Amino acid sequence: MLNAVLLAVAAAPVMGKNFAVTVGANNDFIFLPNQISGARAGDTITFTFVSRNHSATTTTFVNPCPPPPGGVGPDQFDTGFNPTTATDHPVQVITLRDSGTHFVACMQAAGAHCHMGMTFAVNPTADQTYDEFSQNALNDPIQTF
Ligand SMILES: *[C@@H]1O[C@H](CO)[C@@H](O)[C@H](O)[C@H]1NC(C)=O
Ligand SMILES: [Cu+2]
Repeated sequence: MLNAVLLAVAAAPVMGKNFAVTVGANNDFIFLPNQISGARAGDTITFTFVSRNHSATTTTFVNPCPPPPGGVGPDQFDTGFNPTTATDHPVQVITLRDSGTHFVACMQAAGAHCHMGMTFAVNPTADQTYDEFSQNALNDPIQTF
């Protein structure tokens, strides 16, 4: 009986964890939550876009605004733009290909949303915290790519 249970567990497909992130809650220029930790390769992030027309795009820690189309690596990702209506809230699921740190921002309006603090971090570290990344975005209105 115990062996049968162990076999069933071993045969189950490896399922990643999902992290749900709301983009543009309350019509604000925010990701909610603005950071996640413990995300690993194979995990997913489900971005639900609920206002305006935003993206979730990987960028750099130092000069975040705006992220380039396609994002920057390693293992970059980019949801593309997601226009919404009152009733249409697009959902984009990203599967992480590594267990590393990613800094993410919205690329809309040539970095204006990013500059207003529309930023998100995957696995920020003690050296590269979300708060410091956020401050870099607030300080960085200029296209630097
Ligand atoms: C969403 O934003 C992109 C980039 O600014 C723009 O090209 C696109 O037309 C917008 N979509 C809508 C429906 O406004
Ligand atoms: Cu935006």
